[in-house]
Amino acid sequence: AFYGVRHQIHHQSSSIIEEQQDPFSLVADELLILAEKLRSMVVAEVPKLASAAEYFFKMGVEGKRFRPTVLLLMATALNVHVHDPPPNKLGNTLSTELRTRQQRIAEITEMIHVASLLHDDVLDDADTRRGIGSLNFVMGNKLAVLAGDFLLSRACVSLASLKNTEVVSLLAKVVEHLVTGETMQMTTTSEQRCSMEYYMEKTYYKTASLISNSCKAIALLAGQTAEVATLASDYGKNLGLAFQLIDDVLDFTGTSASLGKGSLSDIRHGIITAPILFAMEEFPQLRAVVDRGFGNPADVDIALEYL
Ligand code: GRG
Repeated sequence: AFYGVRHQIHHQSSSIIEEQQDPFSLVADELLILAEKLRSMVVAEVPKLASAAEYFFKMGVEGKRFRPTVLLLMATALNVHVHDPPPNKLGNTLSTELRTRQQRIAEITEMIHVASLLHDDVLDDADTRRGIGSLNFVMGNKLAVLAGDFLLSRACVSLASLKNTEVVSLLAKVVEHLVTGETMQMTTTSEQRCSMEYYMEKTYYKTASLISNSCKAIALLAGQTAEVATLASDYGKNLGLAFQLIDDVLDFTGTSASLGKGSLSDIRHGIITAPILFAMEEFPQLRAVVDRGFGNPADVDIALEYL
């Protein structure tokens, strides 16, 4: 993200980073602070809700934190123009205040993401997530749905406190996109299931929109021009699409240990992802198997032979 945005906005190279430096190490300390902040933001009064809401914010089951990492790197890339006048009465400089607001975008994004995972696992009746029992498996569907709603509410309150209506509507719209993508995935016709165009549209809604719009929010908070905000958004969109494509490949090539959940879950649910779509281009005879819907496990084995 860091190199990509810097490249896209043609910003003059500065000495902030060395080309060879691992960009993730730049935000490692900030991710630890973010983890603490998230834990404090998801505290609930009712004990059952509290244990459900904090479930995926505990140490060791925090996931990759891909989205916050990208967003913090994006902030570093886009804040280079901010030059600090002397600190205000509280000792805060303009750049630390800006960074705090951008960290909040990273927190909100992660909370929306986790809320969507909780609901997704209910919809898919999944039993494993991040290497442990999914919340619905451990505490039941009802609490998993309520915990997701609770996280969304906390994310909304935090978002509103930024007092930036453009940013609020960007991220509020993302929730609609997540729901749209999931619905598109659940309600396909046979033609749509086999269409790469449909797959890319669904993938934008389901995965890329959150990354795209949160990247745009980072740019807007940095006071960047509409043109740069669009570049940040495009960058996030392409990164999100690439991320989902790789995620779909890993569902075929990964193991339970590397994925933190069972492999082949998409195809077993009859969800047709990019690897199958590409294989179908080469082997049109696969279409007949796909149309049977993978209700029969033997069809999964047949499909795997074409990949
Ligand atoms: C309640 C916000 C909300 C949405 C409801 C269920 C639903 C609508 C949307 C599901 C969207 C979804 C789960 C998309 C998949 C995105 C994806 C690639 C998830 C995996 O992300 P990783 O690998 O997970 O970053 P970790 O565990 O590392 O955080």
